Amino acid sequence: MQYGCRVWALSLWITVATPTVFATESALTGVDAKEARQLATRVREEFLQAWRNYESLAWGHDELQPLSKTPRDWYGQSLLMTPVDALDTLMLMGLKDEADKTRKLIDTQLSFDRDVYVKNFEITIRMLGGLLSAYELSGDSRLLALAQDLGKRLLPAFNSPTGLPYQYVNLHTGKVRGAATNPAETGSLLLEFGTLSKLTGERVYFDKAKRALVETHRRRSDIGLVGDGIDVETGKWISTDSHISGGIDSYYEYLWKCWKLFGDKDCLNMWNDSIVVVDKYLADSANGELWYGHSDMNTGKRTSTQYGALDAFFPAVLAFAGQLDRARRLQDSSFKMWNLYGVEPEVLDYRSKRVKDPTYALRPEIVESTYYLYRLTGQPLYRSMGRSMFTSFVKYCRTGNGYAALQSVITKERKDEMQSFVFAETFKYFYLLFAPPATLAFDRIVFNTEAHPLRRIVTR
Ligand code: DMJ
Repeated sequence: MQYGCRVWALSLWITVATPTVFATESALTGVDAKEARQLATRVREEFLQAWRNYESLAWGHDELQPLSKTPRDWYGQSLLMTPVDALDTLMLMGLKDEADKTRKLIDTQLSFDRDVYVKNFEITIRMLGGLLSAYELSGDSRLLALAQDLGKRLLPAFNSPTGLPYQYVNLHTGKVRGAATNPAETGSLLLEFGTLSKLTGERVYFDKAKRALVETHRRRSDIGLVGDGIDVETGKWISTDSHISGGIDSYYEYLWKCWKLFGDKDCLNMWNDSIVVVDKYLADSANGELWYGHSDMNTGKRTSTQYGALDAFFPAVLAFAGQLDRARRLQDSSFKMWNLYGVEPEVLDYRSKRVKDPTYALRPEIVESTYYLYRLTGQPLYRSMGRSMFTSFVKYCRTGNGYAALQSVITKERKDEMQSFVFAETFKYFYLLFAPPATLAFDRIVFNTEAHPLRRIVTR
């Protein structure tokens, strides 16, 4: 594949014909083509409102806190997290001036030579993923150079006795910390590290991240499940709680997506092993609804009936992997969860319908699944669902200075937080749901878990 310099207008991406299985504008009834275009414009305007506030109140910092109107830097000094995470969304929305300004900031100000311990997983999905995707969209070689520098500085994280990465690595010294981690953090690195190998020709990144994924899978229980806590030095599980929620979620996502992105058969085999047992032990039905709860990884015994905002990514993965019926049913349940209070809670007991954690962190997962289902089924229902969610998203989370998380979806009390994934994911998936399908050649890319599209090597 040729990765020569291209203008940032995504020429190669948007000329690819959309396969007939995907939605066409004329197939819509619930939201017609005209309304979809209007909705895409509204999403773009709302994105810009949040972006302008970030620009005026926190430019150059990791995040804007929208209620106090103050910047926040994760590690006491900025790694430009919001600019890096948002850049490909700016490009996809056609916001050329804003994208150019942001790219210039990154090109001239970003340095990873910092004496700070960063979280390998978060920096990989947000920063490495963001830089690689923006490089593929723009052809700006400085972005690839930054990604390569970052990749090198993250590599020491994998120097454990098991090959499972430590949670934290110091970007300057290469020292590591945090032996206690989880499958999401050990197993959701290969899309980014593998793409870095593909673009630089240096195998080491792919090999280290693949080994971490394989070592995670290898430690599954006799019945085939993984827990949500593991020690990278001993390789022993420190928590046997098994689910598809935070701490495990993107591990499953990457098994399937690494097959799709790289055509890696080991990943396909690991996915095939896993999805059968996930469906067997974690799927649950309550009042005729499909949910995925928690079970013990060794016995498969149900331990809790909770599901939440993070779990709502799973319909997207099920649909992408061809399980459309399950995907549809689970999405219906997620949408019920959303509608209980007009915005989804972080955690819900799906049997009693009692909220166990009432916060809403402006998470994207339910929107992501709505977008996948729309693209893969073509059913207008999903654009209607998206319209309804976007309306309440604006109603409850918009402030005069950007979007604010909710302390409680019940009282709608706000929280002083707007994480970078709001720009990378939440607005991007809303936009792509309503924008013409040709905005992004869905069949030619794979999104990392932070919604950064990476170009596929193989398409099948
Ligand atoms: C994002 O950083 C990623 O989507 C991750 O996989 C899960 N958490 C947030 C969004 O909710």
